[in-house]
Amino acid sequence: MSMLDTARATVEGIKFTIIPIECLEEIKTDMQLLSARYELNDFQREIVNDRYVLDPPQGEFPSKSLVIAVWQLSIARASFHYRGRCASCIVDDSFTPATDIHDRLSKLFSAQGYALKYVSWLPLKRLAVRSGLCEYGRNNITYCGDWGSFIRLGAYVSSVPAENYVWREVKSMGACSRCGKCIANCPTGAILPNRFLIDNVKCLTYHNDSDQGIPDWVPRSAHHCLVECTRCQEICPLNSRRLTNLKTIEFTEAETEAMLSAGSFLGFPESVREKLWYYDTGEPFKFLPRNLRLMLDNLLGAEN
Ligand code: B12
Ligand code: SF4
Ligand code: SF4
Repeated sequence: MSMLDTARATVEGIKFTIIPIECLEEIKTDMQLLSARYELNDFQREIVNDRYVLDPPQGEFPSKSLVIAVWQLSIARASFHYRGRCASCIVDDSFTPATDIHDRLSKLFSAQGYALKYVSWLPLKRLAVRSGLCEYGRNNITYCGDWGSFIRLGAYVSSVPAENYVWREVKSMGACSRCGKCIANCPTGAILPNRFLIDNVKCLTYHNDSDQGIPDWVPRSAHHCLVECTRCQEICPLNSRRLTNLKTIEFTEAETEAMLSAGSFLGFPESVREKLWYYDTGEPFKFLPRNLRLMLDNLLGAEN
């Protein structure tokens, strides 16, 4: 039996499931029910109604299935030395293009005579959960067994027929029912105590990854990282394995000062750009120096 006939396979560190393309019809219904059940904000409505593409383009080959893939993020701790003290945060490679993963999967499928094409803008978490690959955490992101939530998801259309697949209702992790630590650790109150769907425009990630100003309502105590936000994942007991013995990347006082005075990632010294390869995508990421300043101000009281 080929690995493409099994409900779930792992190859070269990529786990994937194959489901019939018709499952997308049920995803459409899920989205309608979601819109009816929750009062979605403008950003959520835009994603659900305008950005998600639930009819992937047909053409180059007959699309018989969807392949949902998950792989681990590369994570490390970045430590910034500044004025005799040190502040640290988690960095990960979620900004880097996943072309290597796409290529490896394409080769695997083509070796068995099937086509595979990456598709963007599918509801990845829901597909990963319904296809049995992941489970939802109360923090609204998904977990893949002992890989925890520091993972990345991708979806592909393929000509391979789906056999022995799993297609289940959304499932949240049993551990969440007696925990709730992520709700308490969210620095902006984006994880709501009385509903599962988060308030995504309150999520620090939404503001940290933008060159627009950070709104005044975001508390100074929220700032703890260079990009995005890791608070609801760091506190989670189900991520403790991934966060043990993390590699630490040290930034000297001179490097930290140089980062603070740069206009963007592209203006960082070469030594810093090499160590922070996670953000070396050709994009300027102008928000990086700003976020470093806010993080140092908060964690070290650097302003004073
Ligand atoms: C827009 C977006 C964002 C927005 C909004 C996120 C949000 N949760 O609303 C912002 C910028 C804030 C963001 C933040 C983050 N994101 Co984001 N994001 C996306 C994107 C592009 C779309 C997701 C989305 O908003 N969907 C629309 C809303 C309406 O749906 P939803 O969030 O999926 O909500 C579902 C659940 O609430 C579920 N549900 C509803 N009711 C109930 C009830 C129960 C009981 C259950 C079990 C489920 C359930 O149904 C909803 C619809 O499927 C996806 C990629 C993609 N194409 O899917 C990545 C994606 C979800 N993000 C990802 C990541 C890693 C993050 C961050 C962790 C980044 C970071 N380090 O800060 C944070 C996490 C924030 C959080 N706690 O959710 C990963 C998730 C990986 C994982 N482990 O699951 C994805 C899949 C990207 C990827 N390719 O891997 N993100
Ligand atoms: S912190 Fe607790 S409630 Fe939140 S996702 Fe992890 S186990 Fe679930
Ligand atoms: S990523 Fe940060 S701000 Fe967003 S929900 Fe998680 S803890 Fe809250």
